[in-house]
Amino acid sequence: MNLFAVKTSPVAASDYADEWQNLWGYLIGVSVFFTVAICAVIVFFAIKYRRRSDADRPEATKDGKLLEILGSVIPFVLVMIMFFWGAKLYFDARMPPKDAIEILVTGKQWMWKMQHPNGKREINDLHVPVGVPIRLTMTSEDVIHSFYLPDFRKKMDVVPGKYTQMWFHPREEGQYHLFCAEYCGSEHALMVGRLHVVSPAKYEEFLSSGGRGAMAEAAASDDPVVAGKAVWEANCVVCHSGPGGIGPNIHKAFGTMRELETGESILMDEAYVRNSIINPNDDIAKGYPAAMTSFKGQLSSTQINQVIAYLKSVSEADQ
Ligand code: HEC
Ligand SMILES: [Cu+2]
Repeated sequence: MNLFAVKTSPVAASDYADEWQNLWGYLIGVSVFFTVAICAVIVFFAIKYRRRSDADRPEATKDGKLLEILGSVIPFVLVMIMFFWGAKLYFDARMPPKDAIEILVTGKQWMWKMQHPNGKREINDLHVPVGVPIRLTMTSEDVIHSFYLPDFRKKMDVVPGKYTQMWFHPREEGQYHLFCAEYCGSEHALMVGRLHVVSPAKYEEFLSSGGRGAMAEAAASDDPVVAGKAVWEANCVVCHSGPGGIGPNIHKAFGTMRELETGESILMDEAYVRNSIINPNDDIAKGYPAAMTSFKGQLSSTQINQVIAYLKSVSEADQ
């Protein structure tokens, strides 16, 4: 429940937004209470202890143990509530649930490009089903942008050469604002879009609807798995082709733990494959030379997403 909804705040479109709003109300409440109380006490003391004659001498002060204890304990408790409540919301915001639908978002001066799990794309509009957690994996083709859904109290930087994540859990159908919240050039203010939260049936319908019509001949390669196979064969297979290759055989390794030179092991997930493609020397596979060069600037973020979709699909098919 949202206790502190005020007319000026955007609607709260998720349980997270409600709790965020309550925390905000608590912060404002504590601030207002102490501002008023301290100002009142200043005025009261200024009058009560004003100088009345030259001969005025203050009385010796007495210990006020109870006052000192309360003056420490009460603020401590109040700020600890801020800390734990804030930390809880922060962790919640940073940890998308495993079953979330992943949508890829690319920011570009001055538009938002979205791609759904089946390859369907849209620009500046984002359709999502109601009641299901949505995870956005985001990158930029040029400068830093910021994906901002005020009604969900969620905002995350979208950075070139890096992937950031954000998630939200829509609970009501409707249309919501989408803004770029990082000044990104002359048309920054026009970099706006709309989030459409629709019923699961409508979402399915949307996914399978046209929009590919004009690109009919490209339809085959619009499937990220098919396109990803081509990217894999053109760029990766030479070194990752199996026993005797320069690099480890990772063709069917998606979702498994990989051993590193440092002795650590790491899960081969989307983030790991992305980082291996862009910064191959960050994590060196055990027993292999650091012979992979970066594909930064050579493969677009779309192609990287495609090759990941492909690796994922061949590993899943194998299980
Ligand atoms: C010039 C040969 C070469 C090419 C081309 C190449 N790689 Fe690599 N790759 C390597 C080598 C060598 C390693 C092991 C050293 C390391 O981890 O950097 C490696 C490691 C990796 C790893 C980490 C594997 C593990 O077990 O931890 C991934 C993931 C990866 N490459 C993906 C790719 C993808 C995807 C492509 C195509 C876009 C590609 N590589 C192209 C040589 C190559
Ligand atoms: Cu922007």
